[in-house]
Amino acid sequence: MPLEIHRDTADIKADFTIDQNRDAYTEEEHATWRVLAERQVPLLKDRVVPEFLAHVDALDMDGGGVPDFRRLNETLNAATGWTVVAVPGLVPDATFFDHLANRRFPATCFIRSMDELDYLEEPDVFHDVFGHVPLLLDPVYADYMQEYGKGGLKAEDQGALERLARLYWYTVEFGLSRSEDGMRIFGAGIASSRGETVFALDDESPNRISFDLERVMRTDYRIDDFQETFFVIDGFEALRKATAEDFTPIYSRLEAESDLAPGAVMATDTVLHRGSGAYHASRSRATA
Ligand code: HBI
Ligand code: FE
Repeated sequence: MPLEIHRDTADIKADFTIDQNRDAYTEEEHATWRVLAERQVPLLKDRVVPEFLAHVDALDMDGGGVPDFRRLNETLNAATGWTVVAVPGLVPDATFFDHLANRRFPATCFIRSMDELDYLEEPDVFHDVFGHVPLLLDPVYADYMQEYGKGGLKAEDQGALERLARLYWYTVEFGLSRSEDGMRIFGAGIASSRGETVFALDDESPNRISFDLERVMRTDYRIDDFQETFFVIDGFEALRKATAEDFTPIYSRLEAESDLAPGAVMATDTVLHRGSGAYHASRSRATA
């Protein structure tokens, strides 16, 4: 049983942070981390953007069990000024954005149990730290995440949080990127999941469409299953450029546009792979 100490809200501070309590992890919890990391690293080898695994190495994330946030922060803070802070679970949107805007990444510290390695109701430390933290060593990605936090605080005031959440979902969580190495994963929701790693890149079923900011902001997403559509950036610099402008006029413009279903393909899309849709079709037959 996971120690409740890692999701304990008794000692929670005003910014929702807690102490990681690294000494309280059991041997089994460290072993769970190692099993997950030892599965993902070889699977990601030719599937994730090349800097990701270099950063996993630099942060010494694979061999030693659940990482010590203080040790991660020595490397991370020196490289890009980011720190990882421990939180007990999902935190309120405004708190989440405020942390990002100040280059603090809120990470949960509890870990899933060994008999539910592929089942996650909410993000745990493997998703948050293995999935999200490596790319915070990349200077351009590091800036993008901070800008997202600042944009979140603004979007809340403008009633446009859903638009911005879609951008986060389809980039930070489920983004793909294209370079000379071909199509690669960079989203944390993919990189921390064995099933989604293979599905996102190798499966015929999902659409893979070139990233377009307004298109993404119109598109609903699935939180309960693999994605029907992945959006593909041309590297982090291109993503930063595409998201550099003030979103205020975009939010107003989008009010006249309808939302798009997760699997929709538009005539205006640059389609890199037209998905067969087979996976979700068989799922809906099964539940009909
Ligand atoms: N809290 N700990 C944590 N992790 C998240 O990814 C997170 C959160 N709170 C809000 C949130 N994400 C999202 O709703 C925003 O990106 C919109
Ligand atoms: Fe996440």
